Amino acid sequence: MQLAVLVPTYMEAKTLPKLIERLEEVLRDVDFEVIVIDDNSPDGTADIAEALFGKFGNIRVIRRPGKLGLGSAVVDGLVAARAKLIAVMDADLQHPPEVLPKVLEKLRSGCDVVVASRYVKGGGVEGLSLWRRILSRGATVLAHISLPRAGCVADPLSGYFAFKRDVVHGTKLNPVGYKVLLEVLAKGRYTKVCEVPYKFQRRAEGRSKLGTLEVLRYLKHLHTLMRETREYRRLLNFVLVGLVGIFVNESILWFLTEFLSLYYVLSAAIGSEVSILSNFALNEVFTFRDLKADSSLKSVLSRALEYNWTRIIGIFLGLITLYVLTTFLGLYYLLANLVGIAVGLAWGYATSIAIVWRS
Ligand SMILES: Nc1nc2c(ncn2[C@@H]2O[C@H](COP(=O)(O)OP(=O)(O)OP(=O)(O)O)[C@@H](O)[C@H]2O)c(=O)[nH]1
Ligand SMILES: [Mg+2]
Repeated sequence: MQLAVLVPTYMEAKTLPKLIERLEEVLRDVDFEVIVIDDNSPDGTADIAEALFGKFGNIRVIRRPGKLGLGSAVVDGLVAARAKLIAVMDADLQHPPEVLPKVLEKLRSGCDVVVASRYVKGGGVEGLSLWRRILSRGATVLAHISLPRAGCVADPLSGYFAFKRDVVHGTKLNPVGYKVLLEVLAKGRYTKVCEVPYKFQRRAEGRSKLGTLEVLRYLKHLHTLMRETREYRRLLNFVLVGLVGIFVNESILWFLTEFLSLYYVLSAAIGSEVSILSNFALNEVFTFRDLKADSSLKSVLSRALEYNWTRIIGIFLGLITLYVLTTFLGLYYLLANLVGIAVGLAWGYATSIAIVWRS
């Protein structure tokens, strides 16, 4: 057995037979099995899957007693799978099976994880409202920033992906999270991740379940993953480096003004620049050490330059926040400044990951 296709189902009686037929067609030359993990769907999805086994012979059904969630369904499927290559896809035909051969080809040519991606050239999303598109993009950006390892792909929230079994060998995938790919990217062992484009299809049957609860669940999942992969520690490092920067900044301002009698605004400008550079050096060595791909002088200099301009924009964003909150919303200026500093900090952290130390 080369490949196991894990298909979690809940109420997919109408689409599952079509999915299986198309899978059998496109994977004609592949030694594969489909593992359907069904949560006791009242519409009899599991029975239909078993009937399909009678027809094709390479379908297994795992029946679970009740709706236990998509994440744990995939994990249960993974435990049951015997193949070296694992693919995960939805049963509602939003993930076209015709993409799988390309995914498989990538796995065979050296990629450890292959993501069927909506957000690379040739990919896309069909029939989603503007609001859901915005939500999906926002969630993706948030994933990139909170879990820098997920930044190696454009679509880390895709539910359609495949990987070599060894990637997750010995790692504990948290079944609470329903974005299983995030778990794999954040915790797995891999060197090469690839993407193939696909067009997310309009939901043909049934209703979408996205709501406030799903959004909150997603945030909780990110939080858990950040804790498990020590990303909060990185954030703390970044803040500590920022504090050191304030100290450097003040010291230089004081020294240049008092001892070299420089005009204080000039001293402050020099102090700011030196503190930006010293912050860069500290972040390079401590905070983002694991992310930098290249430590040649040229790329260190280019990172320093990027850090510089993103910091300067950050300072402006802080000042604009201060001005707007004070002048237009009547907030006390010292309080408004704290909000401004927080905005600058968030910007600094986000751009450090998304631009400067982008993996
Ligand atoms: N076993 C199991 N499968 C589930 C569960 N929830 C969803 N699924 C399946 O997981 C896949 C993805 O679920 P969907 O509800 O389509 O999620 P989505 O594509 O993000 O959102 P919409 O299609 O817009 O609702 C489908 O094959 C579902 O049948 C669950 O609790 N248990
Ligand atoms: Mg769906």
